[in-house]
Order: sequence, then C-alpha cells, then structure tokens
Amino acid sequence: MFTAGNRYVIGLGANLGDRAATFESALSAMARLGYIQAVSRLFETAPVGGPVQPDYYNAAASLQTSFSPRELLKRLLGIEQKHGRIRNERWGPRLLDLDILWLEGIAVDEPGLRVPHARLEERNFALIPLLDIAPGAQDPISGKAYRDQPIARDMAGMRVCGLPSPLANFAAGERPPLSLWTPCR
Ligand code: A4P
Ligand code: MG
Repeated sequence: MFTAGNRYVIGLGANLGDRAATFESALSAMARLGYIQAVSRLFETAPVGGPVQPDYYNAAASLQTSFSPRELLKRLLGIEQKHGRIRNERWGPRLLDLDILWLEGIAVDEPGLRVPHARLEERNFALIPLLDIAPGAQDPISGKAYRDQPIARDMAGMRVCGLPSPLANFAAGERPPLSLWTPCR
C-alpha cells in the first residue's frame, strides 16, 4: 500500500532557538527520507495552548516517500531529537516539532499515531501552511475539502514572514539552497 507515491504533508513548528535555521536543517534531514515536493510560506504565529511562551514559526512541507506512517513518525522523532527537542510539558515551548499533518487518501488511527493530525482542523497555523502546498487536500474519510473550512481563511494570530524560494524544491540527497525563505520584512 505504501509506495513511492505516498504524499505526506509534514508540519514544522519551533519557538526556541534560531527558528528559521532549525527549519532549514530539519528540511535538509527530511530530504534524505524521500522527495520534498514543496514548502509553504513561513509564518510567525501566536502560541496556542500551553504556558506563556514565545511566538512560533510554523510551516509545512510535502514529502513523497515510501515509508509507512509509523516508520516516518519514527524518523521524524529522530530528526526532532537531533535538533535538541526535549519533551516535558504538553504544548510547551520547543526547538522543533514535526507532525504528520496529512497523508493523501489514507487515515491512520492507532495508539500514538493519528493521521490526519488530531487537531489539524482546529488550527490555522497547521491548516493554512498545508493548503499552501496541497490546496486540494481533503479529509480521507469524509472527503471534505479543507479549503472549505472557515479556519482556512482565518489568519488570526498569524503573519507571513517568509516566501518560499523557487529553489526550495530539492531532490533527495541534494543540499537545500542556502535560504528556503525570502524574508518579507
Ligand atoms: N502523534 C500522534 N499522531 C501524530 C502525528 N500525526 N504526527 C503522537 C506526530 N505525532 C503524532 O507529540 C506527542 C505524541 O503525539 C508523539 O509522541 C506521537 O506519538 P509531541 O510532539 O511529543 O507533543 P506535543 O507536540 O506537545 O503534543 P501534540 O499533542 O502533538 O501537540 P500539537 O497539537 O502539535 O500542539 N502554537 C503555535 N502557534 N504553533 C505551534 O506549532 N504547537 C503546539 C503543539 C501548541 N501550540 C502551538 C504549536
Ligand atoms: Mg508534535
């Protein structure tokens, strides 16, 4: 079932450290797992839930890979750890969070793994980056298009702070360009 054609969308989040540099490094590591097809705009977002904490950077990338969701999650957790992620408080500040937001046409609901991500439809900072790169994305069970959700047009707490470079699509094993996002400020 999991062929080279599996299209995932991975959400990136960070609110500690050099957030853009961490994203670029994480995307470089993700490029070794398959083919990065596209990268969303870079957003700065107000924290949702958890303690008082700094603003986040959020973005999304589509990844074509033959890994199953479980195998991919394991590798994404490895990339988080290499970037110094320490799990303590739920929804607390983090150097890097990589979530499997969506997998085209497939739903997964197992202990410790749910795809689409359990809070995808509640969170503009996840859904809007996803729609940047997969505008036709649908819930795999109901078939409803995410772009029709009111939250898909709700930029509350979000600001665009980088536009993806046209060079941002890089093949597996290739070095990413020096900067994936052109700052808009
Ligand atoms: N897990 C289950 N399904 C998935 C999936 N589809 N992708 C499990 C990734 N992980 C998945 O996640 C806890 C466990 O969820 C993982 O071990 C995995 O087995 P975590 O990354 O350790 O903890 P977390 O991120 O604190 O929890 P959670 O529930 O994933 O939180 P969210 O929903 O990701 O929220 N505000 C802004 N502005 N931007 C953010 O990015 N992020 C959060 C975290 C809170 N507020 C935010 C942001
Ligand atoms: Mg997470």
